[in-house]
Amino acid sequence: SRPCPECWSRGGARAEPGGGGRQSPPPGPKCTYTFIVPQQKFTGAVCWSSVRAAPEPPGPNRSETRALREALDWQQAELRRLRGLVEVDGALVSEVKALRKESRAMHARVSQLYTQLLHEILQRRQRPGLLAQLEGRVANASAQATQLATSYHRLELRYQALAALVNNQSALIVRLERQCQPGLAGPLNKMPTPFPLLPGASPPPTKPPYSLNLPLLPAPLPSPQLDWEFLTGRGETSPWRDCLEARRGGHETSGVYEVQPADAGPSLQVWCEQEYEGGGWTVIQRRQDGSINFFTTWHHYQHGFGDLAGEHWLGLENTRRVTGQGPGPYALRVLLEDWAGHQACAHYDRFALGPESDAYRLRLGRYHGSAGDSLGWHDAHPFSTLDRDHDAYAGSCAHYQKGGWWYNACAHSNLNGLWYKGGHYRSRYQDGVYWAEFRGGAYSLRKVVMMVRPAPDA
Ligand SMILES: [Ca+2]
Repeated sequence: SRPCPECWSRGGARAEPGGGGRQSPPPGPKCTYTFIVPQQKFTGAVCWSSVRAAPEPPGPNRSETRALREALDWQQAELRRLRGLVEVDGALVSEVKALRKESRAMHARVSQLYTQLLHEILQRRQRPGLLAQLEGRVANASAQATQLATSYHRLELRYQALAALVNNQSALIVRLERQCQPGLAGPLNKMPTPFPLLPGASPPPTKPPYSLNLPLLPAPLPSPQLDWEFLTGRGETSPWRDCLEARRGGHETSGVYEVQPADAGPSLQVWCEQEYEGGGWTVIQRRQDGSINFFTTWHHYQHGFGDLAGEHWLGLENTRRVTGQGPGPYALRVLLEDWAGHQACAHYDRFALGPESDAYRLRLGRYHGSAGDSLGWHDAHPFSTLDRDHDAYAGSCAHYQKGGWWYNACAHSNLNGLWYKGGHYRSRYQDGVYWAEFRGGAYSLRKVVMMVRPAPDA
């Protein structure tokens, strides 16, 4: 017998290295029986052993495998789901982060805008204050400019007055020098002629010929202009009722005279023009150098103001007394001269004033002359001043025309207006010294005289 190759392989025997299996069988179980089988069916030996081989461990069955596979699938699905969730969470987190970042940026922007707004509000609150400050400054500057203009005007007037005073004094010196020369003594060398206030009465105390009792407003500025040929007189005093009576009494020099109108009132001093057209004229108004302010009140227009030898207004009451004393009417002569030396005159054959209660209403006769009739429109109108409005205009003519006059609504003549240098003047209103029919309302005349004399048939 020989060893069975099946047993060896089935029994776990191993072949030795380098040795043939059949030649050197390893020790192991020995066959008990030997069977001879026909050749045709088996080519090798058949070996049978009573020792059973250890059973193979049982493998997993199908159901378990399925269950396991299902569990695995479920776990994988769960894993995927979790991964998805994690991914979603990650996106959310980054989104939240982005939102937070955006929120911070928004917050910063809002803070910035808030600060800006606050700044603007503060600026706006300050702006009205600045505007008011500027307005205040402008108003102050305007007021200062007005003040300066007023001061300048005053200074100019003062300068003119002083210049006139210097001229006056020069003339006075010349006259005094003449008086000192023997043989040239004129009427001024004599003492003023004593005169009775009433016929037959004793002579009053003598007065210097140029002493004036008129209320002078503003400050008296004596400025006689001796260059106007018909106003070159010297002072006299007289007991006459007016200048014409003095002239007829032989007093042929122009100057200040004391006259006594035929009423019971006191005597008054007037400037008598004794050389122009036969003399005998009582001057009631004169403008020639702007030295006197004619934009004044009723009181001054009523009682007179200025300098008899220069610019003055005799006064409504005095004029009324002179022209109303009878026996006949008085005539008015207005002399005008422009800045080129052209002269013109206006004559009214009757001139009278109403009583104070009627605001010295104007009564004029017929006009003739070379200047044109610029007073006829004012006939029958009461007198108005800056503080007494009796004119026919809704507003105050005296206020606009800067004088006192028998304003209608308002004026064709304004001889008591502002005295402008040079003729044509620029002003908001027609407030110069003008006679519209002579040089128009926008031309301020250089010289003006208003004077009265008994009408020829008196
Ligand atoms: Ca009025």
